[in-house]
Amino acid sequence: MTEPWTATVVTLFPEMFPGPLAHSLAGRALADGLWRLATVDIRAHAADRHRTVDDAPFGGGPGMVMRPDVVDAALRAAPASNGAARIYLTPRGRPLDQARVRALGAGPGVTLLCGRFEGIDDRVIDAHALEEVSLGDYVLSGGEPAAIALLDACVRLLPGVIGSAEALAEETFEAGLLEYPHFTRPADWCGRRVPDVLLSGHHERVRAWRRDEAERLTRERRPDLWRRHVETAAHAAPHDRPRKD
Ligand code: 9WO
Repeated sequence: MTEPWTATVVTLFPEMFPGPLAHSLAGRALADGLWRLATVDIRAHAADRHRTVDDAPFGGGPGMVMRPDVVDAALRAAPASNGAARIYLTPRGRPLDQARVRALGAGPGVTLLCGRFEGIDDRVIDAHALEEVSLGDYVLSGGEPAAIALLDACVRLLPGVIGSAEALAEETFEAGLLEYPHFTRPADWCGRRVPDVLLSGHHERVRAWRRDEAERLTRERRPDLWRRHVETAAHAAPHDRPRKD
């Protein structure tokens, strides 16, 4: 029996976990043993009786930095990662994308280090060869919300967590396009009607409309994704190529 996908979160706030991950699909999967979650309380590895985890930054400046000896001891207390990615959540990390999420979900699991204060001593990142990952160009109060988001993105892809139909929805994004608009009943809501094509029952026209909408939205909102999509499709068979306009 292979071990379930395992997430270990190294944090000053273990009580934040599983948090939202205890609910809905992730929570059911956790309860069913489809994945495992462990936490390591960084403060439990503080050396002094005051359980100090931070200190003033060398070179001066605002705030405090998490001590390397304490964070190192907490990381060493994390179960052996047996090939699992070891990630530090930070704004200066490599932006997380669905390709990386899929790769993480396909592995044995992840060990996630969550920083607080102004960050952790950089020597720990080097000593543990941590992969720095960002969920966006903004600064949170700590790495924990980013860790929860990353775990949600990975867990939903694990076998048995979501139905195959929903998993196919991933294909849209996997093609590098944004999601097309969704509609459900009532067909007329406050005078706002659902596009007629979606009521036509013509599956090929619905498919084409959804593809066109995904391409339109991607062109309008994410020119970076659109450029990559066009370049990728340029190597695909001619009939797969997206319209140029
Ligand atoms: C703090 C900070 C402040 C200004 C500019 C850049 C900065 N980076 C950090 C930082 O990495 N802080 C550490 C982790 C410790 C303090 C809280 N942390 C954090 C992680 N804030 N925001 C994130 C984060 C992680 C992943 N994706 C986006 C934001």
